[in-house]
Amino acid sequence: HLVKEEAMQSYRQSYFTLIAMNFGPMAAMVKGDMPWDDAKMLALAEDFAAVASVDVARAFGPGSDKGTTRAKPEIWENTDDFLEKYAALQSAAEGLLAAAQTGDRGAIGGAIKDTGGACKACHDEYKSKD
Ligand code: ASC
Repeated sequence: HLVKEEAMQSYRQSYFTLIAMNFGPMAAMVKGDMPWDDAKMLALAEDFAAVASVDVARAFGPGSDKGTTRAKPEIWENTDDFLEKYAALQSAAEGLLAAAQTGDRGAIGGAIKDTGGACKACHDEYKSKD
């Protein structure tokens, strides 16, 4: 079970598990590592946008920095910059959803690229490699 001070760390990590859970199969379809399925793409894009729309600040509140994690302390120091980078991910998620709603594979591929770029921009600065 989780002791009290670990509960918010678990919340934070679970948030990003849900983000990655939805992004993974979409990226795999775009890369051709998984058969393309329009309905699946749309459902994943909807869920991804829904998760990304949850205010990420809720995952970085008191207690969320406990324990050994790859989240760098700079997240809690450069909060404004961190939230700005997250807002870019939210915009990318909206763009991806819009693309998935059209079913245009080229547009979806471009939106996946933008979204992956937004993930990476934040990881470069705020997630340690190991
Ligand atoms: C993923 C994943 C990430 C991002 C990133 C995109 O599937 O787990 O952290 O994509 O690699 O650049």
